[in-house]
Amino acid sequence: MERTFIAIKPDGVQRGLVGDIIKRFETKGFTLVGLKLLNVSRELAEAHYGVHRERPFFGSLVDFITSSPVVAMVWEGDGVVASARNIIGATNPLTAAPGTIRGDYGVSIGRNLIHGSDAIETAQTEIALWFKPEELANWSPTIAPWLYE
Ligand code: FUP
Repeated sequence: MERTFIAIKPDGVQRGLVGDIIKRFETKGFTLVGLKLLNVSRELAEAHYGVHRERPFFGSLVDFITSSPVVAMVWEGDGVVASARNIIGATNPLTAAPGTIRGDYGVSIGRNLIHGSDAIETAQTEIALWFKPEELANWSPTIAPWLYE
């Protein structure tokens, strides 16, 4: 089954939004298979945001993500990569639709609360970067027949 990597960034943790954010993915019907709170090393931050290395905001992005703890997660479900992006909303919280996490909780692109993998392949790379295989739980919720036909 499809998996995606989700991270609640330092602003989401500091603002006490961890529970609210997790609840959105849980109530949607996705399955949590990995979860940890960690201080992100510069090495991990630079690897995670490697595609943005040449962008002007790269330094501040790495400074920010390493500034305070992050909640890293792996969620599983049919179509979870694209659906999680919809739940998260557009990159800039000011233009993110109401009802999305960024649309409901944020006002600034540099404080947009949450990261979600942008494609299935990216998700696989990011999950491998952030989690050891033994940190992921393989399980099927007993409510699965009430979520999937
Ligand atoms: P997203 O996929 O929506 O998380 O956005 P991107 O991968 O394009 O950007 C990663 C992070 O870089 C964003 F979450 C915020 C930051 N960013 C800026 O600070 N300024 C920009 O102009 C674009 C992105």
